[in-house]
Amino acid sequence: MTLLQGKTALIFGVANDHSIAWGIAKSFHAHGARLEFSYAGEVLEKRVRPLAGSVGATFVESCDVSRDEDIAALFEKVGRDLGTIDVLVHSIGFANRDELSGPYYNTSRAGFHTAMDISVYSFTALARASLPYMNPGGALLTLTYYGSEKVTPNYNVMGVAKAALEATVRYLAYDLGKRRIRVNAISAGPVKTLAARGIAGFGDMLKSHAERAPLGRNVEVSEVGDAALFLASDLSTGVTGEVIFVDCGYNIMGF
Ligand code: NAD
Ligand code: 0WE
Repeated sequence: MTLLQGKTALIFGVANDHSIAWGIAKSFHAHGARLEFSYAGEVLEKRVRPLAGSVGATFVESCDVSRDEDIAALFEKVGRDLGTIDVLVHSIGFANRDELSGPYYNTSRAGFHTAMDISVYSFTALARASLPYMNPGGALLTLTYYGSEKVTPNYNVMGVAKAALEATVRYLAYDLGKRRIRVNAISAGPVKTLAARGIAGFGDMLKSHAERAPLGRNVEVSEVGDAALFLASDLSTGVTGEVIFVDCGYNIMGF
């Protein structure tokens, strides 16, 4: 099947081959999409370029989403080099490491701002900047986590940020529906990516998640990729403003 034949996707958030964004890129590639990439900064360039090249990307541009001038410059290049796009994937989240342990009430003002800026506002900023280049029938996607709804110890300010991100999905879906652009989020179960590495107790979390989930295992990035393929393609033309769980069913359990 070639669900994304003739469509161009711009993907934000590949750091390495473990990234959820890379799982999404591979699913899109298998379905004929033209793929282009933006990465966070020069240190990642040597990792992202070869990956991007392996799926035929020609547009591989740096953009720190906390900088308005980076976002403006990136979309100028999009207009010049790509013309229009059909799909934008936002797979970006960040909080300062010291905010991801200890009690939530210790969140600093600056730490709160950073988490909200990079993990939430950036989706709004990218949505707005992409609009002149988004084709009708297009789709915006972001990644969230269950810690937005229920307390996950230590997820802290990221849980608050993901709650705001999920609300952002609904407001953007309302705004962009009239342009026939859909906006959705995937709430992925825990995956051992760069953003999860070094988080105290993450290994134990993965183990108990697998034990409690109805499917008795953890999610693969390829499964997140295939759900993203559905949301990016014309299979989901009636779906917007949604948060779809791809977590092996973990979220449905009460006990
Ligand atoms: P990852 O580290 O591979 O991806 C996070 C990306 O965010 C990186 O590519 C990083 O470069 C980018 N980023 C951070 N600050 C940035 C900035 N200022 N400008 C541009 N890019 C920036 O980890 P991942 O787990 O693939 O995370 C992707 C998304 O999935 C995040 O939104 C994360 O919250 C979400 N998520 C992760 C899990 C998990 O368990 N790993 C579960 C559910 C949701
Ligand atoms: O969204 C995420 C990752 C969020 C994240 C992780 C880091 C680690 C490195 C954001 N910022 C940073 N900053 C760093 O410096 N997840 C859903 C994965 C995750 O992270 C957790 C989790 C889970 C699950 C943190 C604490 C508790 C659970």
